[in-house]
Amino acid sequence: MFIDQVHIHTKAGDGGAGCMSFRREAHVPKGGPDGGDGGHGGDVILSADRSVSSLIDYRFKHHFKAERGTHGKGSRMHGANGNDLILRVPLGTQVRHYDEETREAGELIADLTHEGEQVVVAKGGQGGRGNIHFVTPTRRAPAFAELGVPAEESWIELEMKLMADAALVGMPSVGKSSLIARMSAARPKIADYPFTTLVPNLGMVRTEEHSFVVADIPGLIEGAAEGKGLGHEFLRHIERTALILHVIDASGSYEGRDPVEDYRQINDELARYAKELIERPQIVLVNKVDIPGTDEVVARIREYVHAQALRAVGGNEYDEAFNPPQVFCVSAATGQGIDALIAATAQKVFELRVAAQELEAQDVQYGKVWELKRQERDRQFVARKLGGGVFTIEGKAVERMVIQTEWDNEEAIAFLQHRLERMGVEKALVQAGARDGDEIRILGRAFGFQVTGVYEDEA
Ligand SMILES: Nc1nc2c(ncn2[C@@H]2O[C@H](COP(=O)(O)OP(=O)(O)OP(=O)(O)O)[C@@H](O)[C@H]2O)c(=O)[nH]1
Ligand SMILES: [Mg+2]
Repeated sequence: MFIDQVHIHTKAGDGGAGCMSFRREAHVPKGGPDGGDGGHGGDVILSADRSVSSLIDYRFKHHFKAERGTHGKGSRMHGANGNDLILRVPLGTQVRHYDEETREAGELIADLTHEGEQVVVAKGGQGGRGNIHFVTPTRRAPAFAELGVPAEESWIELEMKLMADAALVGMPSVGKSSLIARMSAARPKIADYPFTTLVPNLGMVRTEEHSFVVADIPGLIEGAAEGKGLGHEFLRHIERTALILHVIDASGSYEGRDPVEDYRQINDELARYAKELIERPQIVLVNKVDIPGTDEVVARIREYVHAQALRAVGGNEYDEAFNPPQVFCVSAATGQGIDALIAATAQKVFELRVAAQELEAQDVQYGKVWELKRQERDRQFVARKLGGGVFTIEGKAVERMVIQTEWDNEEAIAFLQHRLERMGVEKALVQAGARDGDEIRILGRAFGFQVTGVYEDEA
């Protein structure tokens, strides 16, 4: 079974509470504060791993939870941090928010395409700070500590997109499955009626120098880019394949078709689906050359492929960009031309890998991008006017601070207000039109608004 989409629920660990405590010594009536911090809750992290080949592990188990942090204690004792939970997923896994109720996938969280690439899907709650942190010259004995932050939890969708190095693409029945069987140990179903292949097959091809993965994509038909037949699904699978092995049936046997016309149509479909697909390097395979009388077709195809490449560079054969695809005559039936095809494909795949690595090396942020994006989403907040002098603030980081605050403790509330001001919340409120004495609501808690800074009023 080829499993490529699952939905799972992830929950990080809650943060432990900070401790409010004072030193007790025999001869000191009231010692200084000594409450330790709560431990941080563990994160749930997805990590791309080449040795994982499918999402099958997530098919039957849907709930994943990281460890919670324990509470801080007196004598400055920290609570223990909870362990992260690392979920290994195959290369080519896309991660999205998922709404359990509407069963709809939302925003893309990450696209894990490289070995070791990671993303936090549920952030563990921060441990609350103990009262030792809140000593100031005027507040020698802080009688409050922070609560731990509850963990994030959410449903996410994981979708694995095929990560083959090369994909066999062509009309139905041109021999794609027969070719993958010849090239690798894959044993797909082969029959002489169209659409025999319904899900992509993967095969590993080993050569002395390099190994590569080839995919047998179900037959494309005209109109595939518009979602006709099974086409759209399949085009989606080759979105990230670096090399296309474009298979043509030299005998034109399926519905008595013209092989050159087939070649043109498949390229049209690729271009219609996504412009990048047609710019992708191709190797052209003219298959079934064991059938007598195919020489004329081969000659026409060579001519057409050459002419197309020439047109792309404005007819100038000496243009540096002039790079017509290689054309191989093969027979999946007799094995003719298969060794040469494998060698050429391995070489091309290797070149493309080197080029991709060079691009990655230039990108210093690579590996951190998804985490940075997550942090950015986290810090965002919006100030909204509800009317009647009431405003709300919504945003993950802001809400977390509110959750961490002990509400029956005035000092803790004053501290929260100071933090909110530093984050720019006060400024945003002024800009939204808030005035002294208005009511501000965050997560159902209400504050009286008091402007302390000086801002340009944009309201
Ligand atoms: N004579 C000859 N027949 C071939 C060759 N390659 C494939 N065939 C036959 O062509 C028919 C279709 O082959 P498949 O490999 O199933 O073709 P496909 O492109 O995978 O077809 P779909 O999965 O339906 O898109 C089968 O009957 C094969 O035996 C070849 O090189 N020579
Ligand atoms: Mg097939």
